[in-house]
Amino acid sequence: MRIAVLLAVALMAVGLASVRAQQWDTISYTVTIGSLTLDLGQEGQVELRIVDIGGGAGAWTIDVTYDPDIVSVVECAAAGNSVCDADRTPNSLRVTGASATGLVEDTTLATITFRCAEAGTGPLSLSLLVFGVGFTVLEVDLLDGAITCKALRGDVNADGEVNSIDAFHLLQFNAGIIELLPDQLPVPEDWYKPGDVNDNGVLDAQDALLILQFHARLIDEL
Ligand SMILES: [Ca+2]
Ligand SMILES: [Ca+2]
Repeated sequence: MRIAVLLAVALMAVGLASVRAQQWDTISYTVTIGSLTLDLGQEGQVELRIVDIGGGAGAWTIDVTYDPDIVSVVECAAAGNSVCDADRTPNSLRVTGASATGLVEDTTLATITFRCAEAGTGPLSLSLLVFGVGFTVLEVDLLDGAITCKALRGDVNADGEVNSIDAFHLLQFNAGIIELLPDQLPVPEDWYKPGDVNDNGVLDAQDALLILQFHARLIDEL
């Protein structure tokens, strides 16, 4: 009888140990989001991933903050036991999810499609809003990303197209017909990088001519 009781106690202990093994004292993981370089008007995808998991990730809520002046969200496709609210605020989306057994392998939580709206670089900043379950200690690294939207060469008004309107702006500017004040967009400084298509450091009629030739497909590139 004593042996049986001891065996039963031993089996209970084993059983408790196996249960406790699913309730990690410390859970660690890294949340990452990709980076992109796109042309104005172009779309691209980044993945929100959870990687390097120690223990098991049971619940997560992650906000991705972006610069709406530079990019817009086209789609947020959730995966990995997650859902995505892409319209949460004008400058952030939320990916939230849970797993009964806990994620233990690198997992993509969402694939997010952005479109470049303005030239510049905007961060993709991550923040985590679920800090653990019960007494579990959570150790999380967040690796932010960024999206760089390149100004198209020749696109001085930054509308994503290179056409005669850009040449028109350059000609007016070069002739002194238009006066651009600092609070007007685009200011001349912003024009140099896309507008100086012959890379001679000045904006003039030569640049406008090249833009017109490009728009008319007389030349293949600027
Ligand atoms: Ca343009
Ligand atoms: Ca030039």
